[in-house]
Amino acid sequence: ARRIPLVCGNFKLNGSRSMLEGIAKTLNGASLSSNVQVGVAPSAVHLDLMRQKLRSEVMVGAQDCWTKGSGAFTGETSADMLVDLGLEFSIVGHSERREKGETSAEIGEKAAYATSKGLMVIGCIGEKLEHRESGKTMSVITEQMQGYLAALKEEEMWSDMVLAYEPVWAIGTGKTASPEQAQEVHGELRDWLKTNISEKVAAETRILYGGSVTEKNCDELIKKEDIDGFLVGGASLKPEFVQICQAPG
Ligand code: G2H
Repeated sequence: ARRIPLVCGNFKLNGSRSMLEGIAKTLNGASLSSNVQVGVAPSAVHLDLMRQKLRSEVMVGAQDCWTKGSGAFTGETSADMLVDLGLEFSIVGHSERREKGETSAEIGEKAAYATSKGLMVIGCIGEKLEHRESGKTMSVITEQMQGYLAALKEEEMWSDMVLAYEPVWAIGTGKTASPEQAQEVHGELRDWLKTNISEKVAAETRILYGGSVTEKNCDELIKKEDIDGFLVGGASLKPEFVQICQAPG
């Protein structure tokens, strides 16, 4: 079966109640294809508001979640709490969090715990410019994938897993990876899934592209065989996000 495209907005640390209510209004009024899944990930303090304001077809998820259930973990958000709010997913392993010292092993545990609670997980991976320029792109990405592989031990655990390839040099910089550069990594990632997990997981796992996606470059990117949608930062806060959601149509 063909993989269902997914377009997800990552609001990062942006927005106010009134701004987010405006975004919800735009998305609620937009014509979105039922053949494309759409989601948004606002800051943790806005999750409940967005779930209440958005129509149910648009998924709401967190930008990160904890490795375990609720408990004495000051400042964290648990997958249990996300489920309790009626949310659908969580992002984990964004480069802006890896930069603060999160390890691939810890990120893998977050993914495993959240999927065990029934959430879809968007697990991010991506190389820095220095890695790309020294030919280390795939070795960095496979090291990051080892974290997911170690934690998601059974093949079935991958059924709620989505990957997002976000080259760090393309994030928020206006420098998008070319469709060819993105496809090359997506294709190699799919081969890696086949070798290290199974043919089924390789065929079924959606791999999103993220990094300066806009309404201008999304149409070319989505044409590529192994690009199954987008993780959109800056542009997800603008009305043009709707056009990006319609790109896979
Ligand atoms: C990459 C992306 C969304 P932007 O971080 O996760 O952000 O589209 O602003 O580059």
